[in-house]
Amino acid sequence: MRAQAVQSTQIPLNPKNIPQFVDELPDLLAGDSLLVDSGTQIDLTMTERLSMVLSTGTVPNYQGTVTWAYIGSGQANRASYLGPVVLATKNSPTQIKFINNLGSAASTQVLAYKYSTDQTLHWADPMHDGMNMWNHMARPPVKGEEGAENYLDAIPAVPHLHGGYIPPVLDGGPDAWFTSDGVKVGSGYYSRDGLSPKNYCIYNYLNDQEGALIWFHDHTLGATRLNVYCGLAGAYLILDPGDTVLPTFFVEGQPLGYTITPLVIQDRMFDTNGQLFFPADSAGGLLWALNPEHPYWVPEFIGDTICVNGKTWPRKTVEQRRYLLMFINGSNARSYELSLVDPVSKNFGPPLWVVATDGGYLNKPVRIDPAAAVNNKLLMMPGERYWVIVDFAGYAGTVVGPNGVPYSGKWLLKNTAKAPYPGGASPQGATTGKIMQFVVTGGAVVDTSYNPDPTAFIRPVINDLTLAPLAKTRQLTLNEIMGMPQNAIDPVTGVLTAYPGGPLEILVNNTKWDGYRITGVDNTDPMMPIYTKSPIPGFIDDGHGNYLSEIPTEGDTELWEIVNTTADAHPIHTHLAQFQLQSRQAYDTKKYFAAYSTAFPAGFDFTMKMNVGPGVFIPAYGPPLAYDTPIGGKYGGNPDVTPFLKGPVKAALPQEAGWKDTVMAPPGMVTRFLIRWAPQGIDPTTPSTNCHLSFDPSAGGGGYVWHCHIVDHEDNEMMRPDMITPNQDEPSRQYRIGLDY
Ligand SMILES: [Cu+2]
Repeated sequence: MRAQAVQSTQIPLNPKNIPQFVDELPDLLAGDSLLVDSGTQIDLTMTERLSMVLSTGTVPNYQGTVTWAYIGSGQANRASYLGPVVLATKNSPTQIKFINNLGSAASTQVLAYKYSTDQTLHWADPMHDGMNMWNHMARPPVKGEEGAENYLDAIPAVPHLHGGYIPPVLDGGPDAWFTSDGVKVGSGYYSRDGLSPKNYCIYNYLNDQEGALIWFHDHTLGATRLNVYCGLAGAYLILDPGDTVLPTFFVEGQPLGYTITPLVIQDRMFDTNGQLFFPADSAGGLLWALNPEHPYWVPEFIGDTICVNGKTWPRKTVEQRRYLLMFINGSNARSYELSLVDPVSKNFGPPLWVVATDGGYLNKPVRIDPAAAVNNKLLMMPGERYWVIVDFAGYAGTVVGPNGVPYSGKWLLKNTAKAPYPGGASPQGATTGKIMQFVVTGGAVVDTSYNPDPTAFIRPVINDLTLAPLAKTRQLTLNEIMGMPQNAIDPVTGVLTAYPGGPLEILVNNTKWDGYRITGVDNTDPMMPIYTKSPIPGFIDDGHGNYLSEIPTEGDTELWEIVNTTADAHPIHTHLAQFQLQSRQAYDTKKYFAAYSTAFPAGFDFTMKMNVGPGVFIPAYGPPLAYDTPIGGKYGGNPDVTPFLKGPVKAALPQEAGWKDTVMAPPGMVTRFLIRWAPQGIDPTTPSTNCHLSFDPSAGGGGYVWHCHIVDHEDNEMMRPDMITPNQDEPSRQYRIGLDY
């Protein structure tokens, strides 16, 4: 097994050395970035390539940043690592062949990957067929051992279409990866042309869902944070022929991107040579790792530099007209609170009119006015999308603003979100407090685009899932597992190091990805103590080595109550189905956690390596009680949070009141959403047994996942596989595995 024990020698670049608003925003809908589905297969090759990410003038003799990208035919010289944007049509399948040409970790020049893979995480582990020995080791690795070193073989990757209603074999889940040499694949690997290992997969997406901007990005088990960070993300726009808003933004004789602008916001770090930098172990002379157990993993990647569409702090020149901005938060962990301001004249900018979110249009436009007292900024956690109409008419320079001072005509898209959200550090005013700039030019123009009217429906009214028969309520916790401060030998450097302690892993429902709990330590070989583990009783074997607790039935509507016991907000994301946020409500965290802890029987605490309890919280034990015995009418195995609720039931923000697949679960709150495992378009009063997907949601024997979309969290256990029990035979489906996809 080849691995490397070399620490990255990269020196972080001071973000203040990056000029701002000097380069124009890359247009992701430009001819070399847009791929319109014409009915023939689209080939996208994952490629290592130079991308001009940094602003002109940042580093001398800059030839580009080595990144990864999904590159389509004719896109070799594409400006951005991000992309392409695939333009699909509702109900017309789009077949994509994703080819992994990323090469080997030994030879990659993407240093952020090369020096940051962490083999102590539960990850793809291609060269050991997923054995993950270093994830089972009951001690930190020491220098010279494989667990202390970076992976050095063929790079695994897998594309996931985030927000898509897709069969499980096309979901591109964490176990569906395939390596660049075509030799190794994960247990969930699928390609339309056969299951034998290859360096590509062919996915035929069905597109039978509402028109929406969904997106595709890498989802490799335990390496998603790196693959996405290094560039593997693109957008996927499903056009509904009945759409009455978007087509009004086509300007006669102009390209699609003239007034329609995807905006993918990502924070990054760079080194002094302009290459991507990822904080791992003590790279750059700073200690990033909080614990020696996972030397290359940080709980949240919080970058010091903002990129939009793959360019640092760009500007976009706009006319005095309306623009349809399609926001994607493509960051690892950073949230954004967005508003437009003029830092020169100190005036607020135009309002943000939200017309659509993750899974389709809102019923009516929602005005987010920076001058309003409430809901005056657009909050986006990682994975969330919003379509925003901004009208720049009347916002040119020299126009006198409400405060009597003339506008500069240069509007800053400002960020005020703390990181981690909501209780972390404020953004730096000079750097991470700024996203990009809009420069208004020219005089008045004739604008025939849709003009937001908050009183008028912009779509057939959204099917209200509160009208659907409720099949099941689940109450599920979010848990952070903490490591203690300690002095220990740094596995990478071999130097005695004072570790501050901090999250060892983050969990949903106190359950690791595989549904096992740790029962003790096998010290047969005292040098190699191995955790012993057993499946959590009552969980169901999925046939891929995992034990499941969420096995909903197709057509059913379920209420999920997410009880966040951690200090930070987490964007909770479900695969397969869009959901509807119902409410959020605070609870007494101290009292609930006491009751929750009391419910645990005696067991093994792997963080202390000793038996504890009963009556104390056991990390990664699973829920304290039996998952499938309802408590207060709720499944999940947790004491009912109802007696501990306090404060008002807070409705979803108006811009969240649509189809969502990713939603913020704030700390100290219960977040409730209704999810129906059925197409969006079926009348909500339809009996669940008559609600069918167009495909068998169990076809091929696999399932889906639900997880936190802070990708650093999902890479370290904050994700669970799930499976959907079909309610109809496969032969009666519109789309059938092996025939249609
Ligand atoms: Cu999280």
